[in-house]
Amino acid sequence: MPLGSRLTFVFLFLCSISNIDLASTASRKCEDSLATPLPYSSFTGSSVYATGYGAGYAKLNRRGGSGGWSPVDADRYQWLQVDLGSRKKVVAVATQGRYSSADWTRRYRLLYSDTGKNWRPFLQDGNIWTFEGNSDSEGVTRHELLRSIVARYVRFVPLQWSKEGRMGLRVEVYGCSYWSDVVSFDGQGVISYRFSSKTKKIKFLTDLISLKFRTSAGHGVLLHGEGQQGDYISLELQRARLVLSINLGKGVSEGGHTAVTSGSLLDDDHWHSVLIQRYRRNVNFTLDQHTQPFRTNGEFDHLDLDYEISFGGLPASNKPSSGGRDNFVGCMEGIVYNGDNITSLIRRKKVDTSSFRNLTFSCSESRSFPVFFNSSSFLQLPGQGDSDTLSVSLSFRTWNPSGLLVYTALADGVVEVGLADGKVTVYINVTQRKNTRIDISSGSNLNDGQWHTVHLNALENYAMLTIDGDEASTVRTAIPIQITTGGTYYFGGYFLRTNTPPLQRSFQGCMQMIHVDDQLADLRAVEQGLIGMFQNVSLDMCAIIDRCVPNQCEHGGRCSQTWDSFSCICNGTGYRGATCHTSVYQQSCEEVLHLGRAPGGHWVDPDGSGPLQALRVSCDLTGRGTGTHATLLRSVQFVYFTFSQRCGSSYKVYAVTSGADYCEQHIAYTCRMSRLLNSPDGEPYTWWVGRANEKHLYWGGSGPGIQKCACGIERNCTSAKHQCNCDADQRQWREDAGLLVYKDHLPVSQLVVGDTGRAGSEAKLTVGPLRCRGDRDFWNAASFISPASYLHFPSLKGETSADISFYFKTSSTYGVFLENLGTTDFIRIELKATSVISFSFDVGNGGVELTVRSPSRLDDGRWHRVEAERNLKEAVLSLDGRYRDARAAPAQGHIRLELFSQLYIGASGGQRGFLGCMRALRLNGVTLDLEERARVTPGVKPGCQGHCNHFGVHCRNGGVCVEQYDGYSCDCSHTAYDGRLCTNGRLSVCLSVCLSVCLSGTALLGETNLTREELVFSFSTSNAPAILVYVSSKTQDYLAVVLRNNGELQLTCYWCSECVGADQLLLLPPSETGEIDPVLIDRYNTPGFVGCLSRVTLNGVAPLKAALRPGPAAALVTAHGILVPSNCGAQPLTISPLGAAHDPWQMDTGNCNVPNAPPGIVAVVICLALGVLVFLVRHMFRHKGSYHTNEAKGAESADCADAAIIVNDPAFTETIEESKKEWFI
Ligand SMILES: [Ca+2]
Ligand SMILES: [Ca+2]
Ligand SMILES: [Ca+2]
Repeated sequence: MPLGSRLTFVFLFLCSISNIDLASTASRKCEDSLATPLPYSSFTGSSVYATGYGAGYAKLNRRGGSGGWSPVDADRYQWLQVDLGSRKKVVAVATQGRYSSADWTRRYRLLYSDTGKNWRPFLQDGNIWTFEGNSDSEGVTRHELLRSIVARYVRFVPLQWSKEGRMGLRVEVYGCSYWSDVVSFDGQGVISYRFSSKTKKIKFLTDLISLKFRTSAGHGVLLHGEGQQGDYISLELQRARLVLSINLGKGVSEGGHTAVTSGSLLDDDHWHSVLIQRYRRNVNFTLDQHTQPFRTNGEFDHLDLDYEISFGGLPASNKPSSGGRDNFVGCMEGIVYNGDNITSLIRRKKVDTSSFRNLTFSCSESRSFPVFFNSSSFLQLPGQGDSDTLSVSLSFRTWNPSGLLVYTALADGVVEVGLADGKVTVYINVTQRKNTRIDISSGSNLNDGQWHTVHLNALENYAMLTIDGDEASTVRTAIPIQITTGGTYYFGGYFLRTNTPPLQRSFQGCMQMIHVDDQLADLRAVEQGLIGMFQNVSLDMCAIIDRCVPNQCEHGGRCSQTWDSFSCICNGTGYRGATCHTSVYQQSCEEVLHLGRAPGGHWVDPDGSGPLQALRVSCDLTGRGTGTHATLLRSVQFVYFTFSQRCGSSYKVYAVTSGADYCEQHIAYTCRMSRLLNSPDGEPYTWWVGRANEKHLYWGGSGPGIQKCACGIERNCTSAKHQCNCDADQRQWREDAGLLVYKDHLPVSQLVVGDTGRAGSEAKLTVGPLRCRGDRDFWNAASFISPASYLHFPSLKGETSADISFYFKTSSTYGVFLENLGTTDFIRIELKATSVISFSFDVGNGGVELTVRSPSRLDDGRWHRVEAERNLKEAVLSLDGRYRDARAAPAQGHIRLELFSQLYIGASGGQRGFLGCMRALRLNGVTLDLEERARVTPGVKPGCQGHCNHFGVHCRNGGVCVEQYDGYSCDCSHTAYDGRLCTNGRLSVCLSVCLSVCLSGTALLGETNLTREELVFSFSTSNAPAILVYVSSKTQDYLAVVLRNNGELQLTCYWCSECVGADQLLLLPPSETGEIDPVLIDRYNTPGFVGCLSRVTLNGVAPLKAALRPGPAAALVTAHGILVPSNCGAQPLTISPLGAAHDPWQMDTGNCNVPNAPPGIVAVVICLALGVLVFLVRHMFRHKGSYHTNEAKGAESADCADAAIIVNDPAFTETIEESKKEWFI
């Protein structure tokens, strides 16, 4: 595109944005009083009670006439209508009773129309909205419309009125003027808008299209543009739904075609607005306030069109390829295409309208006159009586599979036309002489919301039924007896008692084009009371609502509907509940196993009710040790997750890993003349791509940012000059292998191998399973220790559906668990009484409270689980998965839970907060980090305490009870024992008979600060004198505990004034005594110690244990001579042990969890795949193939080729096959 035209384009584009802004939010506020300035004649009413009560007096705050409008009748067919003179934008309405009277309107509906016909009810929250009116004659009730409407006529329809008096109304309508160019399309004419003649072809990186349309046809092309490269954009009505098709370019392997459907029942002859915003491949498709974002297929960004775009159909030149697509019949207004106001250009004759025979700039009146039936309505029309011919036809639309369409009594029998299971059935019963019964039926699935016509003809000796005018649907049957018509026809319902009551009583839906005896019924005459009768019908209106569009069933649940409500079919979705909101699976293996399920294959849904689908994992379970206590057994279990399939989506794994405590993945590169990282200096030949699609240059055994292999870290590479074995580029097989442990980078999603293709070069790549352990979320807990304490989190987001779940334990009898407030809406869960949980909320229809009563007390200090869910269909509260309360949502009214305050956990708004412990608090599948928030909040502590109060006595021999979220463990590190309860003596630390054994713990002491020492040990011996413990320092200072000849203990300290770190802790003097103060040796003449020594700790360091227990700390201890474990120290300890915080084992859990994890830590291993994974060499397939389009695959597309798409691409597998030898050289 030349620079000049690009600038123009940008300019126009900006203009269009500002135009749209002007249209929607006028610079002046749109809240004029529209009704008050109108003349008396602009107001009309269904009837007038008496002179002075005329509709023209119904102006807000006026006292003219009798002070307002009152109708003569008191039924639901009364209305007050305001003609605004021209189409206006209406943003609010207000009502008031009749001045100084007992007449007012308590509740009403609002209808609107452009023409005074084909009324449209104001809808809100998916229903015909009922406005709250007045409760006295003077108060003004004003309602801002949730979304503004455009109409010339507005009708107020009272539903309830003053009990003391009558209906009475004074009204006001607020808004502003509205103007728009309207173009009428007759189905022949098409508008072709040519782009600038200089550039024949045009490239759009971005599109902004807006228009409004009105039609009674279910099919037709609204706009279409295409280019020679195969690009196109097309907006078309199909089955009264809007389909937007876009193709930005076509490659060899993949088509760029993308089609998105929106809306339903758009053939209602009401205005609908469309806005299409596209930037590159991202599109926002908005229809009537409902926005559907999507991304186009293919990899191209530009819409390459030829020289024109057409509106109302395909241009004549395209006809052959159009495949018989219908032109649009109806009206459009406000067409703006990338900044060009098309409707204005049409009016100014700046575009080609030659295909129009007669171009009109107004929208013709709707010709249909629909009748709207609810389940208690009927319409009665007269026909010819005493005739031998019966002919009746009508169009109907409904969602209900069954209903009565027509009922008429014959002179001797009945004829009934009804809908049964979506078919039209005709039932004729002639009672003359013997009962003769005839049944015929035709059609299927006619309750699909679309208009369908039925035509029944019965004459002489046959009956004929035709659906939708389709000959093929016609069913004929012989009638043995001539019929004689009765002359009265009931439509939509029949409620009188007869000898042969109708099979169906009533119909819910709309009818139009009702013909009796081949005459179109004059429904306007019916409305005026001139002919026929009706009850509970709405005339000139079809308020059919598609409750399945947009689909409120979550997670792909199928929606089905009747006239009043929708229901969801969740089969096969992995979710349950009235709207398929809740996952049927647990969120982790941890939860699965805590439910007592057997190890093996399980589904888990890592984000619960979140969008991610469940994945199949195999949960392996291996026990460690042989626990005897049931509670303890649980906490020593190891839990293994194994993905039994290759993980296609890294996002699922993200959800798993983010909740894990630790993750690792083994990665190995076995090479022969194939370099890996090419370190230390070169560009890396190989790298891997992590979870977030980012590139990593470190290898297993190393860490983020360190471009090394394990051997480089350990300094034992084949070649000292390189940081990886493979980088030495040798002819022998070498290997670089190790664990990747930075879990935010895992799993490895792709691997790129670069050093290939040289003669003699070979390599193998192995990526092991991703293993994770721990479930942080499941144990994330906080203790509320004050009734006034609370944690706060961002407001709960879940207007249409929300779920909350958590575990609690308490010894308190009541308190609020959580609360979130809106202006009037709120949601709250509380412990109401010792055994009652309550879930209360208000979405705008008044408070609702669900309660569940437990048969036992809930203040028992045990964990209890609460699950609460609220969706459009119902609210459910369940306790411990067993006790449940559910409440159906009201069919009409407010549906959105609008919350503004923060979410408070615990005390809120002066209420008494929950006391006790909460954990695994999840909102919509996302775990709240209670611990993190509790750390900085007074009155709330992270984690849960209290297990040791109950179970601490089980820790024997001086073992320290350590609180675990799910129980407790015994810390035996300062005892002579080991095992779950410190009762196992086999691993006791002791020296039995051990002359000349030296145990020094140089590195173990580390930076121990010796300003204060705490030395604990126990011993037993029969030999004296002896040096029991000797602590040396870097200087000459030392500390020694000596057993003297007389059995006394002597502490000898030689500390200099400046304190220095301890160097060594010598439990026994070495045979070569160089390091020990020779004076001391001399004085006591003690070469060593014979006896039992145990529980030695110096400032929290336990060298004996380090020496005897396997683990990393063992390496820091050197023992001279033989150290023999013994039970000798297994007597009860009387001094108080050290706290867990000083226990070096606690601090090192990261290293010693596997395989010998301290009890109480549950490990979870998540395996991404079994065995060896094969990864692709990215550059090989990215540049395969050629493309039909001349649109360059720009560099910008490279950064967004995300792993998931590549992995999901079926072509991907092939690519691997093809190029296998290139990397398995
Ligand atoms: Ca293109
Ligand atoms: Ca999910
Ligand atoms: Ca609400």
